[in-house]
Amino acid sequence: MKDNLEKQVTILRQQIHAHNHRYYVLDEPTIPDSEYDRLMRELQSLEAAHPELVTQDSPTQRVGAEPLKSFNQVQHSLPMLSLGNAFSSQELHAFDKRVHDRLDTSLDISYTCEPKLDGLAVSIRYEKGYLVQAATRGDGQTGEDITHNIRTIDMVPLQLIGRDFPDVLEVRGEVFMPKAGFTALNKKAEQLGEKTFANPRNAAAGSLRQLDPRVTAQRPLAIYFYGIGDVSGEPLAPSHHGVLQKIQTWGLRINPEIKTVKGIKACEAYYADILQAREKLDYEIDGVVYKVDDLASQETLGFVSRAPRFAIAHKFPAQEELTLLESVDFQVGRTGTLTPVARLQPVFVGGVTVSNATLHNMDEIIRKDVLIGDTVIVRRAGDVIPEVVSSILDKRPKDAKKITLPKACPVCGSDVLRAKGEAAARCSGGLYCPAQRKEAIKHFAARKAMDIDGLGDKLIEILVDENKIQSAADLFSLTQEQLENLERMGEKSAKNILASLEKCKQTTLSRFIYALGIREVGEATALNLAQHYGFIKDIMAASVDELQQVSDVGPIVAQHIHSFFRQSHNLEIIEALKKQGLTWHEAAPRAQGDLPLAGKTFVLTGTLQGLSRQEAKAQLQALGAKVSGSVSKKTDYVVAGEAAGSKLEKAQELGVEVLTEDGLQKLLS
Ligand code: 9MJ
Repeated sequence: MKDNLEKQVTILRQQIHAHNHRYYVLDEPTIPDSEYDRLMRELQSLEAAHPELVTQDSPTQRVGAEPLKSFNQVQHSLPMLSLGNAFSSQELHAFDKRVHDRLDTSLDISYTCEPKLDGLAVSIRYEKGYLVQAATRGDGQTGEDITHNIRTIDMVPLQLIGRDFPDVLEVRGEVFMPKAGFTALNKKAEQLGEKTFANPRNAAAGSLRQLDPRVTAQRPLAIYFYGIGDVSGEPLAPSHHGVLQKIQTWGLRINPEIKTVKGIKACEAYYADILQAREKLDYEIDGVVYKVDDLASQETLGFVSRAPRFAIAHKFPAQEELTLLESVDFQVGRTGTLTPVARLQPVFVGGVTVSNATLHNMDEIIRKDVLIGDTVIVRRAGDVIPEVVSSILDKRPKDAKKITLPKACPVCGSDVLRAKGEAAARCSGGLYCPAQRKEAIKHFAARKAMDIDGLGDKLIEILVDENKIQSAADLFSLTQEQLENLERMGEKSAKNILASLEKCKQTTLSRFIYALGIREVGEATALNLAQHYGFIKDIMAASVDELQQVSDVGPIVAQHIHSFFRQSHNLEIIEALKKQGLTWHEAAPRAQGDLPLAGKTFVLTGTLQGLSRQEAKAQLQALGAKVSGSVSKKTDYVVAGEAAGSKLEKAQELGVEVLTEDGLQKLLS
């Protein structure tokens, strides 16, 4: 009886370990989550009924053991290294030269390139395949024992897979918190009124430095392994990438972006690729790491103090910097929203010099506790607008000043109102306010709206400031002479703008609705409205209730649409635009299901020659198709233009039908 139970528990554990491996390492789960949960519950209830059968390596033990009183120290059997940094191409080439000199070779060096995760380095020791100890890096010689916490991370195998692993295997890697998990964790903390973490790195560090592993178990932590420490027996492989491949077969997850290349130029290309992909990765990185791939060469190169001579971290420009908040201005947006903009002492961050950053709204200013005169953290990630993250309270001067919301619009002097429950304060001036007018016209002319080539934001500001236009409709009365007389505008540019204005007059109903700039009506909603009604007069006449019949239109958006068409100045502009010759095709809507491409999902990739991707998207949608940004099993067609990349590869992998541009044109016609 007892033997039978023991067998049952062992089999369950093996099954769960195997499923963990398929899920976390191979990325190929073979059972749904619900089935995994069922196996886990079965094991839990058997262990609860027979506590004597519980073992340390049981997958049920990840939920966290009893809290510790303090952390024990762990002596690393081989020191945990740090990395030297290169902040420029020059420094990188100097590194490569040193490697060549020391190895006495003029041949290209093979480097293994890895994203540099911004987390916490840990060393995990397996004996006879079982996880026995985990430690932080500490000072490289001595770290802290965090075995209890590391055990809670699902991605860390408690038991290695296979048979050919050495008796002692120490692996090193970086524990991190994926961006999505970090956002969710902070959101939860905010709802509970608890302290939030400044960034995923701090969240990961805070989670690992818990004495109570039950807290760690609740945190979405992950790990990638990138090296080894103490290993018994024969070397695992002759190269660094060989070692990584090997440990992966035992269930230790390595970063899928890792690549081995020849020569330092190829390393720089890798750097550029990863920098480009950075925003799309689900974890934060602060650079890439290059390691001489050949282990014999690594040995020859050796170390300087605690950093290896065979590896270097090529850092990305910092995304966060400190600077001084000198003043705050309020910018007025298209719908009148007042956005507080921080005027900063210029600072180099995320690869550019930043002197303005958004403070979002008054609630955020209070939450972040920011005063004028404060030293603040500025963040610029990718192409996102720079923002003030927080202030450094220790550095607050005595005369720091509170930021106050103006009572009158800084542009037109109208009252500033703040609706109950809304974070945004708004100028009540509507199109009387030049700032709102400018933004409305910019929106009207933008690529996704009327797509008026050559008519940039700056030019629109000048035209409004010089009183040449009051509304979007006035754009169509501009003359060659008026345009030519503007500063820095030649005869040819003026001609081009007039030609684009003429060209955009023939448009579509959905573009026109989007271009009107109704609050909360984006491209997709505009398209839904156009398809649902077919005629603008019907949209204009619809009640709030009727508007809610349109897909994706809820009560708030319906209210915005309804009130937009009840304001006389908006009606006047629509009339004026029609008078200027703006036209679009109108027809009674077809039932969605009748549209020829209803139910089909397309993904567009690469460059199309005959039409822009925007146009292709609009035409496909008009025929009832859905256009998605990523390829999956549910995709029906991938349209591949020139220089199509990973989406095309994915389509081929999944056996999704691929259309050329000609094929698309045939389909559309
Ligand atoms: C990180 N942080 O991703 C190393 N690292 O190698 C990678 N760190 C490292 N390698 C030797 N990918 C010391 C540190």
